[in-house]
Amino acid sequence: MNLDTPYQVTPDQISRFQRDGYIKLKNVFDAATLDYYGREITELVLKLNPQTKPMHERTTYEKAFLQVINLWRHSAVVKEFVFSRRLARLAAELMGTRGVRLYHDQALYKEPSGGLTPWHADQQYWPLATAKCCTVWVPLQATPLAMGPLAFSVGSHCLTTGRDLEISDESEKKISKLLLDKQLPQDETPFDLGEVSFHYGWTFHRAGPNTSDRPRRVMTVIYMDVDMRLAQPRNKNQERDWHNWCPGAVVGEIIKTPLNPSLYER
Ligand SMILES: O=C(O)CCC(=O)C(=O)O
Repeated sequence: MNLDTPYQVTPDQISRFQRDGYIKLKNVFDAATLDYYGREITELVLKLNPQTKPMHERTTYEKAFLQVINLWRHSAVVKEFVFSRRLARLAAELMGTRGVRLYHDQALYKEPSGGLTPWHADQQYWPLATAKCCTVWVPLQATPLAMGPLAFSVGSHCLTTGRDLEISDESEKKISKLLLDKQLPQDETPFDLGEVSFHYGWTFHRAGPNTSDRPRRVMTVIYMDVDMRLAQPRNKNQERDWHNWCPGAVVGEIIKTPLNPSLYER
């Protein structure tokens, strides 16, 4: 298992991440590591998943994936994965921060017959004062197009329209039109086993439906600048996130609650 040694990124990869708003990196984990942690993550998703409705009764958001947050608090094994210094260091190097803290982790399992993940930007949900936050998306199996790999609108973190839309049929419709109008390229490509992506909180992204007969198992970790301050919430999602994922943090101050430990500092 190799969760903590550095993964070397080049200056060119760092500039591409900052220019394009995302990057895909191959061979970040080997098959044995993904298998070991993937088993524990899957067990927890099955145990903690709150979704009980059949697919046809769910909203578009609910059809997209089973979502379980902060698994690290339920398992010492998953905590090792979420606290991976290899991933946290990558997040800090790509964003150019002196370190990163945990915002929260989440498993996103797209079931067979699960629907598309509508276009959206994550920071709509996060009460964070700057754009120095990102997600690492770690598929626990090779992810061909048929399973709904994460897809990105290249350079879309620089757009300021569409940011107020939460994940919904409306965000899918309005943001796809916006991206078409802006003629930004899109990157929708399979993920090899061991490949991961990082994307900024303001990068527009989506995923296709899972038309395969296997679940698309994905673990994610959301990082923020180690010096990130809490912003005054701008909508009800941010208000809810504040109380759920940074309880006790104070508007205008650095978010350093017990749920937001520093995971890497240079
Ligand atoms: O896994 C998906 O389908 C969507 C993931 C996503 O939106 C994210 O990790 O920010």
